[in-house]
Amino acid sequence: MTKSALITGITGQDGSYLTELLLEKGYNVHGLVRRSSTFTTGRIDHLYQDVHTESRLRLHYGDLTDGQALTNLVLEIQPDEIYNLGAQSHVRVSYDQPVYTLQTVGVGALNVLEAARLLNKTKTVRVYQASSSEMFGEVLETPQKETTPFNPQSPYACAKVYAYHQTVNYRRGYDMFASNGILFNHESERRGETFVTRKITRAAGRIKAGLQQKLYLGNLDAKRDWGYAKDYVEGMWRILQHDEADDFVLATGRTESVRDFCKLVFEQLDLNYEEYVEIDPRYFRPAEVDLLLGDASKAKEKLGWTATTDLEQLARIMTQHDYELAQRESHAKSFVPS
Ligand code: NDP
Ligand code: GDR
Repeated sequence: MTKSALITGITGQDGSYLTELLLEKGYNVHGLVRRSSTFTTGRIDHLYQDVHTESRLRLHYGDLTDGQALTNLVLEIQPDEIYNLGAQSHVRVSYDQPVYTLQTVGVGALNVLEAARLLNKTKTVRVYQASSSEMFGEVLETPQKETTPFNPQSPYACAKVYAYHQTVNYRRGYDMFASNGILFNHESERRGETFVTRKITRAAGRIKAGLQQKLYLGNLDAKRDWGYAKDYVEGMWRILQHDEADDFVLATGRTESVRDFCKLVFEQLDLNYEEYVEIDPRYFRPAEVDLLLGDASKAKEKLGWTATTDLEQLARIMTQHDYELAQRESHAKSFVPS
């Protein structure tokens, strides 16, 4: 039997890799897309076929904050699995837009769970909630694992804690298959350009190509457990294939500072980051999460999942991609039509 999945956040980094994975596995994939005045499907355009032809990928307009429309959609398409990846996912921005962040991240997750609860009356549906290592905030234990208490430090993290607990609550209260993946930072050449790793690889590539002089960053001492997004979407899928609903940390088990990542990337282009990086306090956060380091032993033991791409490989993939991108930008700039 062909399985079907609904992905919220399909146009984002993780949504695009998960779509590739599920299509490869033979799923019919439905994606929720926000209406915008410009196209937002750049990360999945290579997977999308003409809407008028038979396709295993279908996109639907919707918004996580519109619970009624979401319920209608879920009841109409009757997915076997729902991956709730949609979010205002930028921690710094969540300080500027705290209520909107809660609406998409917190109430949005509740809307997904409610829609799934209604469908679950007639058909079993499995729900994946994109929980985050940010929930550990000012950490109370290192490394962080499933039993580590949450201590959120931002509007984003508080909203994710709410969504986490509702997911557990629906699992217990309604006997639903609802699982949290508590994912540590995962990056890629498709990462949004305002997250720090991609901001660094984009800038380093542009500096090497002569398109940019400086890179302005905030706190260089924050430490993160960075993995590769492709590895992590495999973990999401495994979480929903497990024989029972449960919560799992996915992480690499290694932590490095923003400064270390800068050094690594600039060195790959034979540059010294100290000559280019400047600090701009606008990128500081009212409260910073200083250190995240995950322990993914439970996922290894129960799901057979481990991160397979190390930080050097990740930096190489992203740096190479972004240097090539900068070179194309540079050629485009120097092209003079005759
Ligand atoms: P992105 O920011 O790349 O993608 C977010 C997605 O959510 C986009 O498709 C965006 O659509 C969509 N979205 C935003 N607001 C709404 C809304 N109101 N209704 C419907 N869709 C909406 O995030 P990632 O792919 O990096 O992350 C996926 C999920 O995992 C997020 O929930 C994130 O918080 C969480 N997470 C991410 C981690 C990471 O390191 N990447 C780690 C742990 C958790 P649009 O394209 O229109 O903006
Ligand atoms: P994070 O990722 O907040 O961990 O959330 P981000 O890349 O934004 O920040 C990581 C660390 O880098 C520091 N930093 C900067 N960050 C940004 N964005 N821009 C800068 O210029 C800069 N300079 C230093 C930050 O202070 C921070 O310490 C990501 C998101 O994907 C969340 O959705 C997800 O839940 C978590 O990862 C796990």
